[in-house]
Amino acid sequence: MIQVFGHYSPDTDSTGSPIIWAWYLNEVAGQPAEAVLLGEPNTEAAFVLRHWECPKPAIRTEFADGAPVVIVDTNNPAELPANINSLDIMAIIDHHKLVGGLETKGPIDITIRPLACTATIMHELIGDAPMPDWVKGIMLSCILSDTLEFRSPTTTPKDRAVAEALAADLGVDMHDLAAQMFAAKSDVSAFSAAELLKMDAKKYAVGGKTFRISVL
Ligand SMILES: [Mn+2]
Repeated sequence: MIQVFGHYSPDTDSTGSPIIWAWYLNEVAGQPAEAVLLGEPNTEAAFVLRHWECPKPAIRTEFADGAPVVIVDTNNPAELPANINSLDIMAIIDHHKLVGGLETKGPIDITIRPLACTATIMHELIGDAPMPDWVKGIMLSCILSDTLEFRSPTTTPKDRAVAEALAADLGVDMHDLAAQMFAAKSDVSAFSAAELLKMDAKKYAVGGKTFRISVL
């Protein structure tokens, strides 16, 4: 069983892309695979799973040496399990700069493209294989998240075109979906009052992005 995962502190792309790729490996490539998360998904990613009625993948942080894995949405060993180079890395699919430090047992498939989102790359890799609506929905959510609804300067015409095609296909209002996702992201109700007070006027990192939260 191939385990597919993204980075620690999973945001929407690092939650959704392992799910998309595990679906692809299982249903199209015929390779048994399981999406796993290296931690609790952030509040936006949790919303996306509920919205598309997708079960939350198992959370796992320990992996046996030699376990076959596919890494998505990062190529940075600092964002991955400590024994990552003892695992059998079979493929990497990512849209971040090449950091270096990963070592593989043999020649592998590496796809790093200068797009705004891992899910956009997966859309290209999957090609014409028919995807169920929930996979399309998760893909769309990943793109809206990583592009900040196309406001991020990392957004490419390809990301936008894929998102627009998926939204049209699903009959989804992208702006409405993005608004619900971003509302979920800023939902601090998961934190206790004491935790919020500690965060007061401090930088707080969520899903790799840094926020400044102040509590009145
Ligand atoms: Mn990403």
